[in-house]
Amino acid sequence: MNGKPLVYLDNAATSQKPRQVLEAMDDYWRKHNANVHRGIHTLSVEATERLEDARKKVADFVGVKDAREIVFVRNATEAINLVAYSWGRLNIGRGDEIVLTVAEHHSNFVVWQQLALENGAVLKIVPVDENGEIDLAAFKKALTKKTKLVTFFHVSNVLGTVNDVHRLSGIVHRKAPRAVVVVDGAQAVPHMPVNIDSIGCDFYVFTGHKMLGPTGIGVLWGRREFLEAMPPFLFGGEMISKVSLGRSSWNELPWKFEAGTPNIAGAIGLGAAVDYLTALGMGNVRKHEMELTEYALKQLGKIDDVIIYGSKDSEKRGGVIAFNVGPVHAHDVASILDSEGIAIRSGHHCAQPLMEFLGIESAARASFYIYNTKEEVDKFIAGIDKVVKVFKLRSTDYSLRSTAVVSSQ
Ligand code: 7TS
Repeated sequence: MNGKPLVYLDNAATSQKPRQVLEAMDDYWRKHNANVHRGIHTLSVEATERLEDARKKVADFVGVKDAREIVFVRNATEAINLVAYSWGRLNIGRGDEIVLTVAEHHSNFVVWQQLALENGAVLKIVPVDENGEIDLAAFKKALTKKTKLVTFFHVSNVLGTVNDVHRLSGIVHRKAPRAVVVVDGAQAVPHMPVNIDSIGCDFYVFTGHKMLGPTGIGVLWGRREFLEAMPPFLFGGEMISKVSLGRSSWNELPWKFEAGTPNIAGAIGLGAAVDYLTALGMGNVRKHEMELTEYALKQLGKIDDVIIYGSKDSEKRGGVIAFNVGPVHAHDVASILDSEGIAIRSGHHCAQPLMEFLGIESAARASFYIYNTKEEVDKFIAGIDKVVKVFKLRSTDYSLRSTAVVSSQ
């Protein structure tokens, strides 16, 4: 990249894909391509088996016993929209409360904001503390008899915070028994062992392309009784049981929510990604990323001009480090690193409410995955040193040195 070996540190945006994933998809396209769930012919049966086999793999991977609770969608965003449309629109009305955190990705913010605007519900936004963790006192205070839905990220795509989602779900169910809990696991499932069954939430979403899989395939998990009761999200082929001139009835789970021809190759690719991660062991994936994160935090911390957002404790964060270099715009930081072949993200990270809360316009972000190495972290640090030199920064010129996020009011 730009004459240098690529150092890819934009994994929170999307991961690279292993050969095994590409080959599984290629094999499907070349040898087993047919439409699913509708053909009697052998090729169609083969395609259907491969799709449903991928669903079982995904269910096992996240500790879900009943694969019918795994709905394939396009991405985490679509999964959240599905819950808002099918569950939210019917169950959340005027004066009802939706509780979420200020650190949600736009996918888990705008959807609920929009629902609240349409249905007259109240959006309650919980702050995070100086370590990027949900302000528990504010969280508990926000839960009332009117709370209908509570949602939070499992791992923050900016601060890296790992939420204790089991504890948070328990608090919700005790304090607001009528509320459902939706967990955004887009940054968790790719990076650490996740057992949805043990969390105690009602819906959990994640996305294939951040976990070595292809784009265009994501997952909604929902408790069976909720999914059974919810109306379809989209209507058309595949999702029906019987169509007559007057009315129609719906297919069983999960196909009730999978209208039209699904992303068959995408699901198969995700199944192969799950095999790959399972072989590595998710505990090992987490350990590797924690080591890289700890090392990077230590090295970055030595550069006076660097402001790191979120916790300094790698146990409490995923492999995501958002930072700024003194007053330098994050896009300039990213451009200089790019000229060294290092890919990071810069900007608002689809978390503008959080940026506003932190009092910043933008941040640079390095995010790690299985293939990153300590040597790459060294190159990244050398890149930051170059930024400091290019901009001739002297930390004494300004008072930006801080390692904490702005605390809640
Ligand atoms: N939730 C979180 C926590 C995310 O980080 C993302 C994507 C999404 C939801 C949406 O995932 P999608 O597959 O539906 O797009 N996050 C990022 C990011 O941090 N940089 O680019 C995409």
